[in-house]
Amino acid sequence: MKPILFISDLHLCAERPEINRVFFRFLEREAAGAAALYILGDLFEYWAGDDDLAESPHAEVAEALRRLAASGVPARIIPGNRDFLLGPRFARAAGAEIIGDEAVIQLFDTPTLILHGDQLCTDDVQYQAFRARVRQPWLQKLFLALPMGLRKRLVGNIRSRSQAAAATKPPEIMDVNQDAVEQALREHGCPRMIHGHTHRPARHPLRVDGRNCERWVLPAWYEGGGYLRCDPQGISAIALNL
Ligand code: LP5
Ligand code: MN
Repeated sequence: MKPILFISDLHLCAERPEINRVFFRFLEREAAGAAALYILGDLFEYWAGDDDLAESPHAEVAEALRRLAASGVPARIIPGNRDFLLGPRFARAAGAEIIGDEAVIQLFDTPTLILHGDQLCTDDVQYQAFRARVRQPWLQKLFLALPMGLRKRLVGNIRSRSQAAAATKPPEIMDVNQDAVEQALREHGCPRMIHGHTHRPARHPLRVDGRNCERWVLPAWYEGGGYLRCDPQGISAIALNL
């Protein structure tokens, strides 16, 4: 049975061409033999709108995903906190499906909750307030109506403010909140979740309402990339040589 693969936090951009190459090689080798590829957010360093598709490496990434889909391996994307503006034009160009902020998928025998993970970082109150703001449809519409140059300047401004804020935050508030994790598993009736965002790859066993559960965290690619491979025997974390 073909495996199902999970990746997140690649942060692809023109400034790190070596990671883009690792991604293209990953699609040609590892992903080519998969039943499906799930991308759990932050595929791109940031996404300022689908009209930025022509910018390198965006077009090449869409084209590589489209080739993968044409070979019979569908890609399904959950947007991250950096690329939540990925929209239907990108999805069409990539032959991919954007499946929303969270989803429960049947992973062989185990219902599994998949998400980017930023929504579980509830101790980061400042970030959650920022998130609620930029997820408002009217604000996104307004933003997308601005000229691309201005949008990129705004993104640059948000990124430097975010970096300055993150530098002063205690590291533990930038991790998931345990109650939020348990609540999400309980609400969706899942014994397993897979997410990214925190860049703290691990498998965390936990108990929810007396039931054994597990939380898998994906690695970021600019700190030593990798992916999760799931088959009927279970999940394994596999490192990629960058
Ligand atoms: O991504 P990472 O891990 O470095 O940091 C995140 C949180 N930061 C962000 C911001 C992104 O990194 C960059 C933004 C890309 C935006 C793309 C499109 C923008 C479109 C706007 C559409 C309306 O998500 C960081 C967390 C960290 O994860 C760990 O969880 O701490 O959060 C912050 O640092 C946020 C700060 O606490 C507050 C930021 C203040 C910025 C205020 C600008 C408001 C303008 C809004 C209107 C456009
Ligand atoms: Mn993220």
